[in-house]
Amino acid sequence: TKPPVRIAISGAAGQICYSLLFRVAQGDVFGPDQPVILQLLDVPQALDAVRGVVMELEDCAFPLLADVIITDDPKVAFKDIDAAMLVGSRPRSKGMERRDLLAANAAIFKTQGAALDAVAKRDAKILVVGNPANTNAWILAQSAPGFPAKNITSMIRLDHNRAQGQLAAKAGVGVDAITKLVVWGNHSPTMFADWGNAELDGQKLADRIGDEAWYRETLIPTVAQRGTAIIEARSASSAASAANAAIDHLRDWVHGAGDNWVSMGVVSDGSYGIPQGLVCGVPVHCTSGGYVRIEGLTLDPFQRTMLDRTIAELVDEREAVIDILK
Ligand code: NAX
Repeated sequence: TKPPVRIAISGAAGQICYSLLFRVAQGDVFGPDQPVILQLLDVPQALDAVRGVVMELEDCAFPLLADVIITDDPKVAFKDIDAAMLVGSRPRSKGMERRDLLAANAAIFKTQGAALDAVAKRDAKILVVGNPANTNAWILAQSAPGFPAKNITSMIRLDHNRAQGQLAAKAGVGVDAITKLVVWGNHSPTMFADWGNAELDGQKLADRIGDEAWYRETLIPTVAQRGTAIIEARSASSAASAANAAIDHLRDWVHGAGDNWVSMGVVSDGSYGIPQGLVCGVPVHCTSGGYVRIEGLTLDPFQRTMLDRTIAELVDEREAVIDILK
């Protein structure tokens, strides 16, 4: 058998992890023949709850689960990791301003960035899920100068999967039939679900659906507001679908995703007018163990406007937290 891989997962006592941990332990990210060690991180007051979840993991008797570490110290959690899913973050409490929320999370990801830099393997694949995910990933990268920035990513895959599901339903096809969909930008209501390059059976999806007004006035806002709709219906935020998207993101990055494109928040190289260094959702092609940006797409005025709007929000968020780095 293969030696186990080590994956750190933060926010282990939370609701996303209540789905995520079991799927990682089952082999959904690294594959059915790859043992895993879970290195679980949460805050001190949540560790009892983490222990309870770990009892349940034990009770699943997962053959691939080689070991579980429980800690409140990022340096223990990130030691020698091959991958991390950073789900834990500070939620907005009653009356908390957006700026204070950004600052509280920036402080968390600054500490975690330093720990990552100190103890993680240089080729570890990092996925930030905890919100504000893009800006948290930006802080993490800034705080880990010795760690390759290209290995720090944020999750926009839930938005991508949401758009894929809605478009497939509209076209009356299975989700796999739709390719080259992109969700650009911030994981927030400014995200831009872009069907400009999307294809269905090798034809332009836009031509096949043939309803530009539906796309602009229904699809884009439905995807952007899906999280809110789920909270209203369930009285709790999306958890199983968020865990599933995190699994998809990391599994594709580890194993590749064939010819298809997926959307990932990655550190910008300046292309598409996205300021260098900003962590922004873009289309990528996952090769086995890596990803390559899809370059050279031409954006029409509508696409440009939508992308600029979400970039502007990311720039604002960066401005709000930049002082934390000093
Ligand atoms: P929960 O509030 O259920 O769980 C969060 C967990 O994080 C708690 O156990 C908490 O103790 C822990 N935590 C807080 N600070 C921590 C720290 N400094 N180190 C380690 N752990 C810490 O939230 P849940 O529903 O699981 O959601 C987790 C995060 O995912 C939230 O920030 C949420 O907004 C975000 N989401 C991001 C999505 C994305 O697409 N990027 C989609 C789903 C989700 O909304």
